[in-house]
Amino acid sequence: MPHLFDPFTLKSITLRNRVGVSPMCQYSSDDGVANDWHLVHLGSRALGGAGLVIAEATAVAPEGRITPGDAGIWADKHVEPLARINRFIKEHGAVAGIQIAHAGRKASAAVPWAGGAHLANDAGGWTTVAPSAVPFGGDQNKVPHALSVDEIKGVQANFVAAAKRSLAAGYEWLELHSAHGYLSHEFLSPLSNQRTDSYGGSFDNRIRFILETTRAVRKVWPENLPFTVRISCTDWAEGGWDIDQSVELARRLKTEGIDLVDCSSGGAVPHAKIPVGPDFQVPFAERIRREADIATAAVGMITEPKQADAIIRSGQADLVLLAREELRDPYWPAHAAKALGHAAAVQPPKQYARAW
Ligand code: 536
Repeated sequence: MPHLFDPFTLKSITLRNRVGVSPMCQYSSDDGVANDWHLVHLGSRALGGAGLVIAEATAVAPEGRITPGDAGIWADKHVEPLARINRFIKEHGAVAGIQIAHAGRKASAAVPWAGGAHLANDAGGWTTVAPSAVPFGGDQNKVPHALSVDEIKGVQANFVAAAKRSLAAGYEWLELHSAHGYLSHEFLSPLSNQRTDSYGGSFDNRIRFILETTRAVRKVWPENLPFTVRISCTDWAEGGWDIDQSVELARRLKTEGIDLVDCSSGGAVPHAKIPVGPDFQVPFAERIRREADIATAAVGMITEPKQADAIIRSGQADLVLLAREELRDPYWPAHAAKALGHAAAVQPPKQYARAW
């Protein structure tokens, strides 16, 4: 079994190690456009030694943004600022990935540092869309517009256009966001999907949105580049989506050409009881890897070098994705390599060599 600092090859792409930076919303764009914040934020993490740097949930349509500050890729003007960042990431030895997303009924919210509640249409917000006209709840209580079948096709076309722009921007790793209670996950979960047409009800109907979207994106995303999906493996709520359904979905996604499943959880409903703790989502990555025979990424409360290394060495996942720990320490991969006795695996930028 490989260890944390062994390279990882998926299709034609080889990551220099098995540490990835998880996609993390920065809520710092104007009309979806990336700027110097994103260059410094993502660029620093490439310098720190991560093998993969995944850009935040990037909206495929303006109404698919969680907040007015979300990154976007719904227009051609978004491409060049992202391409600039990706040239920097690549120059420093990391692979640039992107998560393309639609927030569904959790869109139209204030940025977290302004409270995160839904914004009224006359206060900078907009009408949200979802599988069914069922609000999320709590302070995100807007009643979404239930998408018609034509409108569903429109959103899927938005994902296809976003994938083409992602390629034009130089990304070499694509992730579809189907987790955390956003649009695609809203189709999966019976708690948010109450449709009576071919997109709701049975398991086959609830997975139709993500399977069709995957199939459509597969046609425009190069066969030789990694194509991945993030799912919430369980809603942690009675009557919701669960790990058994996730395993079966992973098998179907593999058939559609998905190369890796990024295994998160939660986000569907506000009343979920989530047993947060070290490695709490790792068993999901392990089960999907074993039972669906597909590569997985483990994410969530992974903070320690030995912990991350053990996940890889034990074959629970092929890749670990760090989020908040990478915010606390962009040089986590360099520090972890040293701690694990693989110091040579992470080389400093030449400008920093004398301090290494
Ligand atoms: C963590 N978050 C994920 C976000 C933005 C808000 C915070 C995202 O995917 N864009 C989260 C984890 C699990 C469930 C809900 C939210």
